[in-house]
Amino acid sequence: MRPPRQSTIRIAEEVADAIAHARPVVCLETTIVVHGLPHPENLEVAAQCEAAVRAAGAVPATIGLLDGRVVVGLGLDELERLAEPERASAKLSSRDLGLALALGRDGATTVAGTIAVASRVGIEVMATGGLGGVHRDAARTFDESNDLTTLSRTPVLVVASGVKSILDVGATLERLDSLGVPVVGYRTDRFPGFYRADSGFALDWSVESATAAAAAFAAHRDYSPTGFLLANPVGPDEELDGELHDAALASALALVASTGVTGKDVTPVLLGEFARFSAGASVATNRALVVANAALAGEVAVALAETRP
Ligand code: PSU
Ligand code: MN
Repeated sequence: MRPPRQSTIRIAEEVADAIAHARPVVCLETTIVVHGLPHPENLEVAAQCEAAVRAAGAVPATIGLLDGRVVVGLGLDELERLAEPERASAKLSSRDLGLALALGRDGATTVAGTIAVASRVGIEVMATGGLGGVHRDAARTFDESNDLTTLSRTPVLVVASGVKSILDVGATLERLDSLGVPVVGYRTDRFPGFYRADSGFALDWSVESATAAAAAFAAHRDYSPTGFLLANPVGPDEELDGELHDAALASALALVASTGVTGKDVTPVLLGEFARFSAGASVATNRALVVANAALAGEVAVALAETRP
C-alpha cells in the first residue's frame, strides 16, 4: 500500500521526528476516551497514559479524527474537543476511517482503527484496556469485534488486559488462534480477564520482561504478517471484587438483552452499566489497568527500538 495522502493526515512533529529516527513510539486509542470512560476521568486517564509512555522513555501518539484529518499525536486540548458530547464523535473501526474522512466526520478510533493508522505511519506498539472480541451471543448475532480481524493483518503489538469480561473469552481465544495472532501473557500463564487478573483460561506462552516480549514480536514479524497480543493482567490491588464483578456482568448483559442494543453501541452500553452497577469501582479498575498497559507498552517500544540493527 502507498502511504496515506498528506491531505488526509497530520502527524505531530514530535511523533514524526521519533518515527523518522526509529525512536520508540506508542500509539493510544481514543474510543476508550470518548465512548468507554465517563467524563472527566476519561481525560485524566488519557493524560496519565501519555505520561506513563513518556516515563518509560517512549513518545505517545494518541490517534483520532479531528477537523477532517487523521491526527497522530492529538494534544490534550484536541482530545478534550474530540470528547465534547455535542460533537458526537463517531466510533471508528478500520472500515470506517475512509468514510469518516471523506464525509468530514470527527471520530474516535477503536483498537482496529488505531492500529490501521499506526501501521501505515510506522508505529509498531499500542496500548489499550481490553481488546474487542467475540460477544457471548455471537453464534446468533455474529457480533465479533473487527479488532480481531484487523489485528490478524496488521503488524502491531497491542498491550491489553486480555479482552473485556463481557465477551465470550473462550471463543475469542479460539478466533485469535484461527487468525494466527500470538497471545502472550506478561509474567503470567493465565489469560487476563480485564477487570479480573485471571479469566479462567490458560495460555501457551508467557514472557517475563518487556525485552523478551520485544524479541518475540521481532522474531514473529520475520515469519508472519499478523499483530501480537501482549496480555498484561490488572494488578492484585486493583482487581474488581469477584462477586461484584459477576453481579455487574449479569446486570450489564441483561440490560443489553432487554434494550435490544446492537452493533458498535453494545460495548459502550455494557461498560456503562458496569460503572453504574459497581458505583464507579469498575472505572477505577479500568483506569489502573490501561495506565499500566501504557507503561508496559512504553517499555516494549524502547526494547523493540534496541533490537534494530
Ligand atoms: N478498552 C477499554 N475500554 C474501551 C475499549 C478498550 O478499557 O472502551 C474500546 C476499544 O476501542 C476497542 C473497543 O477497540 O472498545 C471494542 O469495541 P467493539 O466491541 O464494538 O469492537
Ligand atoms: Mn461489535
